[in-house]
Amino acid sequence: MAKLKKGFLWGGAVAAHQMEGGWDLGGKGISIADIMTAGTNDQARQITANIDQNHYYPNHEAIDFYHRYPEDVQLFADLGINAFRTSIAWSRVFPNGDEAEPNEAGLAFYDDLFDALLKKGIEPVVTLSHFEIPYHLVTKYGGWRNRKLIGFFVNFARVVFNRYKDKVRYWMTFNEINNQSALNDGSILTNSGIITATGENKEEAMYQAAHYELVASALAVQIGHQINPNFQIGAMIAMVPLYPATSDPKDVFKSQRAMQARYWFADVQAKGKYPNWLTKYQKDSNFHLDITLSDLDVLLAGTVDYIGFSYYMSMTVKSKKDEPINFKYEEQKDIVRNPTIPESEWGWQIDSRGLRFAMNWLNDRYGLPLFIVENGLGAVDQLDDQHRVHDNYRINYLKDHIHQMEIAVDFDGVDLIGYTPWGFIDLVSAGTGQMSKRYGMIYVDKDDAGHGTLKRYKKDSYFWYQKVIASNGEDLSTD
Ligand code: P53
Repeated sequence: MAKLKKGFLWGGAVAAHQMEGGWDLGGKGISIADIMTAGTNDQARQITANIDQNHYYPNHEAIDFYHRYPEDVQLFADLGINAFRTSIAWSRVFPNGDEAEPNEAGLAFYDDLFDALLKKGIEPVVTLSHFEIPYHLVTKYGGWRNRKLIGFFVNFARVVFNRYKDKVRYWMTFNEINNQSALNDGSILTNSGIITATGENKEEAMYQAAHYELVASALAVQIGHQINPNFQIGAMIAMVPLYPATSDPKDVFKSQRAMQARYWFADVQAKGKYPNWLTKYQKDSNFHLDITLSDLDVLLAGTVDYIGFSYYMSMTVKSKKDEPINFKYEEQKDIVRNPTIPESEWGWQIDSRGLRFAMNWLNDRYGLPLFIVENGLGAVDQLDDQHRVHDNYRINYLKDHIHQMEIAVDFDGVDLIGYTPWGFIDLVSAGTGQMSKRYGMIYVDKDDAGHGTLKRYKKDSYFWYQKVIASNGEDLSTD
């Protein structure tokens, strides 16, 4: 008996700003991704106030998918995928974000792309906002800390839902909406377009921005269902299980609080309500949050159809000595290394069994279908003189994760829509802006400084995944 249902979506995932390039073509406006320089694991990407000729901006050209997609779609079709997750660059459709009318050239680009995919039997799976809001919304309105953003986003959502209602069925509203709970400047900027001022309470700004995003998401769900009742509109969260370092009840509670702090976003999207602990916490913290009664009605009326999530790693937390009862979970300080599992070259702890844990946890908590919309290993690859990449480390990573995914479906009865591994064509890293942090099964010849032919080559993992898809996940062998 097959482990996965017929029609299971086997795909690949990318995001507009990390691969399209064409940052100023077809009337596109500047997005926040366009003012971010390249960094490394130790050196954060910088944000420049304007586009400064003295800096290199890796997202401006990215892998030039904007021009090369016909050739790339053919490579995807040969791989055998039946789903392609991408995002719509908001600033292609609304260059400044606050216009009344959309930019036709931007809309036409996605029509052509979706048509090219559908012609090959590949279903587009679309994220509305993936780390790239129009920069004008940052400079003029302060990003998502401004309630006006709800209206701009809803307008954008309505336009693209209407335009692509017969081409796209699976949607997600905000990519990894919960990433900003880590409260570092990079994540608050990429999620919410917020550049925090000195002295500003980051936590309060994050809760306000997240609230407006959740209201906007709930409105988009309602509008989408009116436009096409067959739409499946999901949440999208970064799923990183947070394990207790030991069985000490203090560590166990810390892990529970950490999970609450990371996943309350999905609680609101799936159940339509803030969890009690958070309402109490926000009140006790004396945050001045603009959360109205009618917002709460909107949240309840716009719950999602499925839980989309990324899964790369797990993390482990440990309590501190004499921690107060009302301690705050602070990801950067509370994480410890888990000695039982390895880590990637970028320090992400590789944990395939954690995927089974994550799927069971999400299934218990929300009772909704799940969709693994990102998973993969960022690694340095070597292109040899035959233009091959022997990426057995990546094959092993994917094999172990797909195996655990199949156990969760086959043994634990989890309802799973599909699996779209991240960056299955090499692209610009969101976290570091590097090309050398590669996830792909398709190699793209370009380096961290922007040099290279941009030619595409199939890695060993491409041929392996091709076989996995052809057997609907039965054949994971690596010989
Ligand atoms: P990069 C942090 C932790 C988990 C997932 O990430 C994350 C991040 C943000 O860096 O982001 C997701 O490129 C995101 C993608 C991103 C991918 O994971 O930093 O949805 O846009 O590229 C991998 O290695």
